[in-house]
Amino acid sequence: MCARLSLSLCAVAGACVLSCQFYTACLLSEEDGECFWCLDRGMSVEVERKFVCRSDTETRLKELGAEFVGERSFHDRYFDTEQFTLTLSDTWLRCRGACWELKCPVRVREGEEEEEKGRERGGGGGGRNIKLCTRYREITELSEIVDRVRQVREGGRGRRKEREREGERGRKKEREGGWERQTDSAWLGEFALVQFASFTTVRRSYILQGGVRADLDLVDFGFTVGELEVLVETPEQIPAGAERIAELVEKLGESACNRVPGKMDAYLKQFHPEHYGRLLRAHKLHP
Ligand code: V4E
Repeated sequence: MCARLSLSLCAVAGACVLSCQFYTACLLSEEDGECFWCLDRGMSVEVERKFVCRSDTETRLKELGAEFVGERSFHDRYFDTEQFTLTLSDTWLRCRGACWELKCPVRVREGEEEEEKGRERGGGGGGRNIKLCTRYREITELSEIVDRVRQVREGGRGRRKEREREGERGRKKEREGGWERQTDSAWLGEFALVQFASFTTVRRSYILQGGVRADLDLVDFGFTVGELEVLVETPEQIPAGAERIAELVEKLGESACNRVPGKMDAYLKQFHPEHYGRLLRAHKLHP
């Protein structure tokens, strides 16, 4: 799904500028280790919004013309460092079944961000709808995942020498034949990543007009949630996608301005309150 990114890292006035192959403008802040990718032409981004899944949700979806596309079950394992380096950077590494996936936050270029702020100030719901949606890029190629994990790990505070040595060990490993050849525990160990969540989801999926996908998830720790998702290719498509999602949320009988917690919010709150609290305080999850 994602085009290949070539990254260069250079230190500029205490910040690292990540440049991608087609466009630039991502900042990896040395201070807080946070990083945002630019939204690039030709790289799709998931615009998503959770909603409360009720007993009549499937009936309502069908009334709205949704087509059932199937039910599947998958097991997710999520990984982070003991210091929560990835999740505190809003970066979510998981192994779904046997496939590695990394969900990274997306920030649009400076000019486009200003346009978004204008829409927020202008009212009419446009800005609010965008705020209620999350935007992530999902990376599925292991070498890109490892690159990205390294960037986030290296973005943490201090420890420059240690990070340089760690980066060199990783690059050596790649020269020896690539991460695909390593066992999972070898590359996870390289970055000191440990599993912090594990759960199984049964997902029923529907497709609505305009390519909106509705997923209804039932998780094995007793939690249900719905999610509406559109894939966008350009920053200009984000507001229309967010508004289409907001319309559907209302048609499903939900309040247009509610932020609904996802599976990870529920899981961490129940099983890892310390990790949950850190993410709340860092505004990476919301109460
Ligand atoms: C917690 C989180 C992420 C991990 C994956 O979360 P989620 O989208 O809930 O998983 P899932 O299974 O629906 O993924 P999909 O199959 O759609 O790829 S990724 C981003 N976050 C943070 C986050 C947030 N801050 N707010 C909301 C409403 N959702 C997620």
